This record gives sequence, structure tokens and C-alpha cells, in this order.
Amino acid sequence: MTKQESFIQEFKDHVREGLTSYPKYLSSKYIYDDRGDELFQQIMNLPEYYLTNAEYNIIDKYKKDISSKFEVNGGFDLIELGAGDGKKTKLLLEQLHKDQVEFTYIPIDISKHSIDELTKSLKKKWPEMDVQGEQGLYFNVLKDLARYNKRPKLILVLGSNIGNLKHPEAIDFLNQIRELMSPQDSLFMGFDQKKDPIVIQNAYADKTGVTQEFNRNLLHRLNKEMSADFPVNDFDHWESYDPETGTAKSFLLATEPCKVHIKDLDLKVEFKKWETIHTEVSQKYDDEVVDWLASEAGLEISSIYEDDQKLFKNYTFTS
Ligand code: AVI
Repeated sequence: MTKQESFIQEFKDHVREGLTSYPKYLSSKYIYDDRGDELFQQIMNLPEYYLTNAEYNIIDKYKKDISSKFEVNGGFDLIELGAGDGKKTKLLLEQLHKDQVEFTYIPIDISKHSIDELTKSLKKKWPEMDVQGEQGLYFNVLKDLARYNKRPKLILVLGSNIGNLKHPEAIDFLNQIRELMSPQDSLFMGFDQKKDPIVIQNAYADKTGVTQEFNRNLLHRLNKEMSADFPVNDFDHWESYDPETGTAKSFLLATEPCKVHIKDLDLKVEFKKWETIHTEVSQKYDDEVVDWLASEAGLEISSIYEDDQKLFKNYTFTS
């Protein structure tokens, strides 16, 4: 089976399991086809979606500090999981370039388009920069990264992407990263912080409806890729944030009863009016929870960086 075939099979198995469960669920990782990537880009430009600017502010403020830690003889490897358009990372790349630090940049993303565009733009700006882009899902490429073991490495995971994992999965993810790390390596990761619930609620339920379209993209994909007939406009986006647990949850909410046929799965699914499909968690953190996740995975926090508005934090970890 090719990588692509096994991804499609995994997607189909997931849809069957999620839509025959009670309550129904689907994973947000399947939102991201080309259209999903484009909608997420739009989300990152929304005024309500503070995460991107906050993390940009952190990297801009501390890039010199981060760069200076890697001014080591023989250089280092900079591996980024979920690189996207690399907008924030370019700040750090620019600093490393200015400080004449020797490094290889290895951006990894599920979207081949993102990797190609990013590589092209970096080559244009800094032709001599060593960029080795790779396409793939984090969990699948992690094992292949063991080959970067000849010199120190910094692993970047920005954007609070870890927040889309439930705590046990997040520990598993951190554990897999820790297994790749030698004592001289660091992990630099973004964790969106607990804050005024209204700010979080607004970030995930914007007025223009981009987040609704992003969430609905899951159903568009099922219609396109599995010959389903979801009446997509009868599913509204619903967001609920629980300040006690720090968990923001996204749902698709059936505003009318309907019967859906997913032809390629030979599956019929009924929705009652107001029935939900849980599609995403976007976990918010505090230092205690990050410290707990890290220690469960055998990691230790070595530095904490915060933006000017105190919305977001990046942590560095060592093993
Ligand atoms: C990619 N991930 C970190 C985003 C988040 O904030 O959970 C995805 C997203 N979902 C709705 N808006 C943005």
C-alpha cells in the first residue's frame, strides 16, 4: 500500500468509527486539504485569532537569545514540525543568518504545497541557506528524523499545534520527540495560555464565519472524497470553552434532522435536530499543566518566553 492509499484507508476507518459512535466525532486533522489549508491561513489573519501575532511577537523579541544558544562549532539542525508558511520562523532564520550561524533547516508539513512554497521563498531570499523540506504527518515522519543525530538540534513546534491533541496523545507526542533528543538538543514549542474566556471564544467563533467554513470543510471533504451527501449548510459551527479544564471544543451542529449516505463506505448516518459532531479540541494551558505534560514525557522546561500581551507562551525543553 502506498503512503497515500494507507492515509485514505485510515481516513475512511476513522469516519466510519466516528460517525457510528455516540456522541459522534471526527478528527480535526482531516480538515486540512488544500481548501482547509487556505481557510487556516485566513484564520491566522483574523483580528480575533490572536495566537499568530502573539507568537510572532515572542520570536521577534527573543530571536537573538535563541540564536546565540546555537552558535556552536560545527553548526546545528533546525527541524520544524508543521512549518506552514514559515512566517514566524523566518524571523529566527534571519537572525541565524545575520549571526552567521551554520545550520540546516528541515521544515516538515503535511501540505506539499506549503513545503514547496516555503522552500522556494527561502531560496530566493537566502540562496545559500541549506533547506531540506519534507512532506508528511508529524507522527509518521518522527521516526525518520532519528538520522539527524550528528550535531545538536533544535526542534520547533509552533502555533500551539499540540493543543489539537488530548493530554494522553500530547504526552505520547512529546515522548516521541524526547526519544529523538540527545542531551545537547532542545525542543521549542508554543502553548496557548488560559485567559479571559471571551477572548478564546471569539478567536474560535469569528464574526466573519471563516472558522465555520474551516470546520465545515470536513463535510465538504466527505462529500467530495467519499461520495457523501451532507447538506453542509445545515451544520453550524459551535464553539464551547471550559475555563476550568482550559479545553476549547469545536462542534458541527445539525440545525435540521437529516439522513446522510456515505456511498464509498456503504454507510447511512442519521442526524437528529441539534445533534453534534465533535471535531476539534484546542487546549489552553498554564505552567503547571505544561510542566506536568513535560515530566510525564521525560522532558524538563529550561526557559519560558511570553508575549507582551501575556496571551501565549513558548517553552524550551531538554531531555
Ligand atoms: C492548528 N491549530 C493550532 C489551530 C487551533 O488554534 O487550534 C486550528 C484552528 N481551529 C480553529 N481555529 C484555528
